[in-house]
Amino acid sequence: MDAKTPAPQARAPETGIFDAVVVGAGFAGMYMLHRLRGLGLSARVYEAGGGVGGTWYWNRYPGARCDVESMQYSFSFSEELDQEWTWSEKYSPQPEILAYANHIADRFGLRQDIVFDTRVTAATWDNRAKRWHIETDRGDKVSAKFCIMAVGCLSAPNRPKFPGIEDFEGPVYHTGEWPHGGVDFTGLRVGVIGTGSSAIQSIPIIAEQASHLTVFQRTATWSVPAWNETLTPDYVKAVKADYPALRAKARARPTGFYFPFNMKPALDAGEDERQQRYEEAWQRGGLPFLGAFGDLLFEKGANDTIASFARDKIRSIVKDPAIAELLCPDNVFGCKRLCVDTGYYATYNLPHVKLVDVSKKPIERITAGGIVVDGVEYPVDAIVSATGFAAMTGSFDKIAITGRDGLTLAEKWRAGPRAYLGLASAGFPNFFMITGPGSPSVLASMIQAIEQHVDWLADLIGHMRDIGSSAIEPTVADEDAWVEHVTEVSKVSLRSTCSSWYVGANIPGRPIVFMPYIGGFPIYVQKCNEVMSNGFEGFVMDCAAASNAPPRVRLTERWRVPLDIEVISPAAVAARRVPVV
Ligand code: N01
Repeated sequence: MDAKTPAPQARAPETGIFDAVVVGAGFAGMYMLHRLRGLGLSARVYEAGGGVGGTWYWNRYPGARCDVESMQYSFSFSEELDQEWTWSEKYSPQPEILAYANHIADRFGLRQDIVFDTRVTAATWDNRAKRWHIETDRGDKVSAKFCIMAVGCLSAPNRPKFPGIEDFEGPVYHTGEWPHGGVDFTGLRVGVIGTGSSAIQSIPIIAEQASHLTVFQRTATWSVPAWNETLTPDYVKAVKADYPALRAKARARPTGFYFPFNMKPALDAGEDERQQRYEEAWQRGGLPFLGAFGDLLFEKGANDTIASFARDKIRSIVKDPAIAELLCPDNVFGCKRLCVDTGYYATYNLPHVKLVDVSKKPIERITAGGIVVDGVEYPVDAIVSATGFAAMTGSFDKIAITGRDGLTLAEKWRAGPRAYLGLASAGFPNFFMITGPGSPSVLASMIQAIEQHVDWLADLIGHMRDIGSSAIEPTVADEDAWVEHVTEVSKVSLRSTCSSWYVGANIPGRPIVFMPYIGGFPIYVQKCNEVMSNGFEGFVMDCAAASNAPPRVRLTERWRVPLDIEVISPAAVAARRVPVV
């Protein structure tokens, strides 16, 4: 912890009885709390960090910013909020997103129900009392009818056990747990391990400070320029003049955010048209680059054309041909999460920046003052571990979650996560997940995905209260069918073909399962809406008196948008053309 990272305040452990305990005070936990309060329920939120913001609280590395345009990377549930908050850049920097998270906490008066610097360690279902008993690392012991996991998809840092790391005499920083006071690398020799999104954003800025920067690359990464810019007041005004229309268009998109998309298959276009489209899309930049044609993530031949275009771009930027070749990925374009950068490739033209290939000969060991690869020691004063996360399930693994029959969630998920709609898991009554495995989550705009889940869960919880239900959980059969569907749909996409964190392959020993739902956000929403309209089909509810009362749809209604059939019709799905970036 650096001097500016606030130390946790001493406090006495608490006991208490709540309607709900929410784990995590990122955007998901905060919005869940807001909706629980709207239902008149009592809730306690436990947050491991010292403040709200989740991902944006922890990931303070230089250059951290979102890769969904700011005007869409925000809550849509309050028009007043949309109008009063103003983003300054096309892609918001981390401090501004964290300021927005704090604004949400203050504006909706959420802090009084959030306990910070507290990690939930155990949650145990008491089937007689129909309640969860929850324990924390600060000695709290509380109980709640509902236990809601808002733990994020990328919040359990992956720290590979490099031999000798404990002997290193300098600091080792993980991008996902960056010191609050920032780090000044001026005059230092820095080693960055990894070349994913976090590395790609931070490397150009670290290079500006460091005397020498050595990047250790295991897999070359595809990256597209962000062309980030300051938002003009006129642009902001124009969006705000009809924000609901933009929100509605976004909800109808497979990604949950809106950008121009060309449905034409790349292989139906001639070479000149393809080059022109790719050039235009490159000049627009960001994730929408993948919207240049409709089949890029479905047909290998089509993907080869965009990959070839992007390789030529790398070769045109990086002056040393050998380095350029090392930076050219040989896997499917966009198979791993596409990166969005500012000046990443050009950084390798700087004389003090070196790229070391560790794809065939991995990092051998770390010494007191360096990193050794293939017998060569690269001297470094500080190490930046941009090595990613135990994605999707890593934060669940850290909590001993015990369900109805004494089975733990970790045991149940040993061969891969099993959840109905990514929202609930059989054997774990009244236990809900926000953006859990099997939901679109990381393949959609996260804040939209969070809002849809929370609204749906709030309607479910409201319905349980209306009919006096004490417990709900999905059936094993419906859960199995959903898990199978998630796997089937993933096979349609080229994304299932590489060893990414989407499938858990970035960490040795994890089961290889495609975890997010890749069928598109609107199709997923439609399924959730059907489940609700059909009286929570696929769930079993305990209820003192049988009730056939149909669920009152309070919040879910706004998610019932017509599908953008230009982009995502059943025919498009059948034709394997579900564009998801
Ligand atoms: O992590 P990553 P991240 N030896 O897993 C390498 C979101 N995000 O923190 O590819 C050597 O992508 C690993 O190599 P390989 C976004 O969704 C968003 O960068 O496994 N190298 C890889 O290069 C993103 O996808 C934003 O072969 C090792 C790197 O470390 C996700 O978070 C910004 C290694 C890890 O890359 C995660 O991104 C930042 C080892 N033993 C993050 N182990 C934006 O919104 C791992 N690596 C823009």
